[in-house]
Amino acid sequence: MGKSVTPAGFSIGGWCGTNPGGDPFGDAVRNIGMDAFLEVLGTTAIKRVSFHDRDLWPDDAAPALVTEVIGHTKERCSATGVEIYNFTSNNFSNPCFRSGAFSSPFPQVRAAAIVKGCNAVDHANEFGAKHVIWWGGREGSDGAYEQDAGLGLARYMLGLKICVRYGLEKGYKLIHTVEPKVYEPRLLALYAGTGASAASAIRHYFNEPAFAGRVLVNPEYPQHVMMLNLDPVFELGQLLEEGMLAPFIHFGGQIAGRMDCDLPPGFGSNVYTDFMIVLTLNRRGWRGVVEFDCRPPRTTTSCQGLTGFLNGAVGYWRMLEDKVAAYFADAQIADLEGALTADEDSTVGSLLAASSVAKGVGQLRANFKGFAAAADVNTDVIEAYQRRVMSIITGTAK
Ligand code: GLO
Ligand code: MG
Repeated sequence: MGKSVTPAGFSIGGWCGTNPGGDPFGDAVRNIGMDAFLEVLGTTAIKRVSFHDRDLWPDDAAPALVTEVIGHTKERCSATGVEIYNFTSNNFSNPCFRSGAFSSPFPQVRAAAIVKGCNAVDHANEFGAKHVIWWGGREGSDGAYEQDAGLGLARYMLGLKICVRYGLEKGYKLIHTVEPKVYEPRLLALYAGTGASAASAIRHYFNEPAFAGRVLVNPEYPQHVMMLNLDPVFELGQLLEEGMLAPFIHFGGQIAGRMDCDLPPGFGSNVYTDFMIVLTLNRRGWRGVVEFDCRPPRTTTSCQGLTGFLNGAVGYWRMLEDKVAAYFADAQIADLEGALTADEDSTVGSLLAASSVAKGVGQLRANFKGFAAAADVNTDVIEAYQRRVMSIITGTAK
């Protein structure tokens, strides 16, 4: 496991920069177009950008218009020094997707989602993007459970698989990522269990060798997990351990227990948890990209404000990286970690490798000193660890 910090590269959704800042109760508060956003982006440390098809052209745009916009967008990105990183099909905003997209109960809608998805795969390739994100915004139900939930999942995975196969057949080098979200805009989203259930579905439906490493999970931390008071650090650990984490994550700010806030990174969040996300990634030697998927608050309306938001997002992640570097360099942490990562008892360590587990367990039983002896272990180290981590985060470590 690595003990150094690799500074992350950054990306951001184009849709974040052009978000007009309205809400269901209030009008748009700003009007920053894509070109203006790219201009601002070029002045920051965020050197990658991602798009939905719909961020750039209407869903029913004529092919000539699409070609023109692709040319223009590529030109603007190269002029401002920004790489096109991800491309994605918006399979949720069009009114035809009000009952879902790949998983809609209606075959005409499922077909529309597949056509749009395959178009996006072509465009991702044309843009030279690295990944196609699949966020099933409207997959799920608003409470009627109008179709069998397992069937809904199977339909979702079938649509996705057709799009992935389509790209493979065309020889594109794209990686596909599923972005889970526990709820909203649907009240009962298809992946009720976040990244873990998405990973499980991918393993089940994409188990042929041709798909190995081609379909991964891109989580959005902390928003999509903490919006239902779940925990991103454990999910992240599982995705890394199982090799299911995409080469990038989405990141932003979230008040726990609220609907998707997409606040500036750090705002509303639990800094201890955010720190643990960065620590976990660096401990594992992850070399991915942090893609901001959040937006300026409604009260920020100018390009100057947007610049502050973008620099603030980078600054927050860099601050966390600095804290993780301080953690790696801290002698007290090294001692505490030592106490928390003691080697496996040699009998336990070899139990599964032995020809007979029963024989090994028998030996373990024979050597067992009783539960009171196990309770004697000094667990105070856990609080000491937490206190030391907090002092590093708050800059009060002595
Ligand atoms: C919404 C999602 C959304 C996706 C985007 C990429 O909550 O985070 O922004 O990330 O559509 O597919
Ligand atoms: Mg996202």
